[in-house]
Amino acid sequence: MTDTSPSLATRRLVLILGDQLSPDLAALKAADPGRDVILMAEVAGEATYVRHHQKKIAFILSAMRHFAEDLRGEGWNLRYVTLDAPGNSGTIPGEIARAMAACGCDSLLVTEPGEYRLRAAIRDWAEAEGVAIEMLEDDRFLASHGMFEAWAEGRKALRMEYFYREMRRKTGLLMQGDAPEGGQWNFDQENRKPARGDLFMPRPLQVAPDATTEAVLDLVADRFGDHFGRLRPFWFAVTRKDALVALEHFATEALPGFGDYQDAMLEGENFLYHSVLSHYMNAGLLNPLEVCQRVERAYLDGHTPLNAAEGYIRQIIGWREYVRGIYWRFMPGLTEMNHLEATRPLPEFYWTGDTGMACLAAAIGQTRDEAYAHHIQRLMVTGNFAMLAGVAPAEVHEWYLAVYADAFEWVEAPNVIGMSQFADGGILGSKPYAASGNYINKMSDHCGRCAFDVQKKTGKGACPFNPLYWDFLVRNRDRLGGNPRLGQIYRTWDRMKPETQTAYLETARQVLIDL
Ligand code: FAD
Ligand code: DLZ
Repeated sequence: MTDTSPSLATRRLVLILGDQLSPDLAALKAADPGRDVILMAEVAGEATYVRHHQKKIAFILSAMRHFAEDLRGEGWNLRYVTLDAPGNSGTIPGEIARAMAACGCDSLLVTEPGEYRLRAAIRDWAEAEGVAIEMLEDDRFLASHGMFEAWAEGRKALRMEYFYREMRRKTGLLMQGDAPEGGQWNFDQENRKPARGDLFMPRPLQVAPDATTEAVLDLVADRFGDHFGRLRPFWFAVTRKDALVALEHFATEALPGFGDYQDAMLEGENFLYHSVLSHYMNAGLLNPLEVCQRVERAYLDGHTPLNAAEGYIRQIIGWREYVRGIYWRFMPGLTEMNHLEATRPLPEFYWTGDTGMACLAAAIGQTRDEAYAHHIQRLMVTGNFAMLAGVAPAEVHEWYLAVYADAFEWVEAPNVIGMSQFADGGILGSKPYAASGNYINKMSDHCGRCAFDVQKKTGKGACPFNPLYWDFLVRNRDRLGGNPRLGQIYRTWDRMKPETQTAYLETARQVLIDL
């Protein structure tokens, strides 16, 4: 996308943001190394517009510094502003303004920012200052804005599965001509197994911090030490080279088990067979297509079963691309949606992990320690609980955006507002992902260690997910009662004895008071 092409530009300022750390970034490909100046700026505003987890800030800043080193090595003319540099304005537009003046640039070249907020701030600044700006489409995504819009236009329902099939055809991944490998598009029915503890469970690659990272860790401790999350031990890769090693490690160690145990949760096992690559892809250290190609190769080499390879590739060319399309289609507005009119404040234990509910304590505890939780923890534990309890979606959204190393609004907001809170009224999913304690018991070993009894449905000591589940459905009957996928569940409620119904609602009321 080009806003205005600068005619006869003499010197352009090329902005590279903290999640644009890719050697093949559109703005870099379009820049002229002999003439243009690159700007990378560490600014407090990006760490505090929500109070990001300390590990996330350290990851981005250290990855920025390493990327800047690479660019310098390649001979680019680079202006790098550190967080503690004198005169640092604290905002991206502020640093663009300072750099344009200092470097004698007369126009701005930028790859489209991933968040609506920052795209608007840069455009507004350029317009107010009368600066010409070229904003290029971010071609690290496999579906362009145009492709997604063409797919979405005129459809009654924007279901991921159909989008995914188009993406399989477009990329050719796991395709035999026009047909999907193995004769099916989706092998999810094989992917719902609970996991068992295993001494040989793979772990994601851990990288020891180098001197650059150590300096960033000290800086983050000093400036953002009061933010949520444990800063150390810090083991994320911060260079493309190490992120590629992490990809290789995943493909050989964990990928074969990814499909089978994708939905499982185990006490003390923070990563199971997940890749823990999302923050690398979202920051630009890994390209999503190269990740999928590596996974496809593992299948073709006979190293990994089809249900794992297909399941994994679907998460990236399907879900990841699809939620980004949804984000831009429904912004601004998506982050304000509140279809169920939920208003409760976020419970304090989301910031402390201090709750007797073992599944929530585990998910929040590892979020604090690692800035990571896997999909089912995000969706069916912290997300499910917030939705059942009627927490305001804007508060849930802010929490998720702050606490995960991979959280950028383009991917976080559709997942939270849409998939997990149903605050979009069904744009993303055809029904809310609501579940009682039974689901968590089936997919995890948390319930055996919980202060609450998952088998107990009502009264003191009952698993709070049980009464909250029914309370949620009853509370929202006006909005959800007509949903054909919930008809059977509402009929079950209607068949219950009045005293059972009262016990559920009374227990839920007590749980909500105790929150
Ligand atoms: P794996 O389980 O190994 O999956 C492989 C990859 O598929 C991920 O790395 C990711 O790039 C992609 N992926 C999987 N599911 C999704 C999805 N639903 N949407 C987009 N990409 C997906 N993902 C983020 O990257 N950032 C977020 O801020 C984020 N917030 C979420 C909030 C909620 C409430 C939910 C339910 C999901 C969220 N996700 C988010 C999606 C998903 O949970 C994470 O991508 C995943 O847990 C990251 O861990 P992983 O790399 O080990 O993923
Ligand atoms: C997340 C983040 C943080 C913590 N800090 C910076 C920063 O100092 N400088 C920068 O350019 N980018 C940072 N980022 C990433 C931005 O928040 C991200 O580019 C926008 O949210 C757009 O996706």
